[in-house]
Amino acid sequence: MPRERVHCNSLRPMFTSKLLTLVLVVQPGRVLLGMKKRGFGIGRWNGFGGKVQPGETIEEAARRELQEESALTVDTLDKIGNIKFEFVGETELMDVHIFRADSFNGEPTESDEMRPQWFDWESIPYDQMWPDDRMWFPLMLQKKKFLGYFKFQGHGVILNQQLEEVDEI
Ligand code: 8OG
Repeated sequence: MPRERVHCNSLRPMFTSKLLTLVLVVQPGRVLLGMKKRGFGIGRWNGFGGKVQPGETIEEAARRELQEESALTVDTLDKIGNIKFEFVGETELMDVHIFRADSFNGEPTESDEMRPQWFDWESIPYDQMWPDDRMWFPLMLQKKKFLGYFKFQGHGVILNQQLEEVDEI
C-alpha cells in the first residue's frame, strides 16, 4: 500500500495517506454511476475506483478498477480532481485521485462490487451519494479541475471543507 507521511511533529498525531482512484464516465447529458454493493461506501452511488496497488501508477490503478468494477475500458482518462478525506478518529487520510472519461469501450456490466446505471445530469441521486459529491460533481460535469479537502464525522457529516477550482492538477 503506498503511503506518504503528510504531517508529523511532537504535538499533533501523524497522518499517513492511502492512495485511491475514482473514475466518472460521462456522456452528453448523462453520467454512469455504480451502486456500491459491498465494503466502504456500501449503498451509495459512486464512480468506479479503489486502492492503488504497489507497483502501479495512479492512472493504471484507475483503469484497472474501472475495468474490474464496470467491465469498461477507456482510451483516454482526464485527470480532473484530487480530494483528501479525513475521518475523525482515524490517522489515515484518503487521497482520492479523480478522473473523467468521455468515451469508453464495452458495455457497463454488473460486478461483485458495483451495479452500473446511467443517470441524467438533472437526476443525479445526490441523496444516495457521499455528501461531498454534490459540491464537486457540478465542477466535474463542466470539465473544471479542482482540489478539495473534507473532514468527516462518521460517513455522513462534513465538519470542515475546502474546495477550489484550479487550472492544472
Ligand atoms: O476500494 P474501495 O471501494 O474501498 O475504494 C473506495 C472508493 O470510494 C474509491 O473509488 C474512492 C471513493 N471515495 C472515497 N470517498 C469518497 C467520496 O467522498 N465521494 C466519492 N464520490 N467517492 C469517494 O473514498
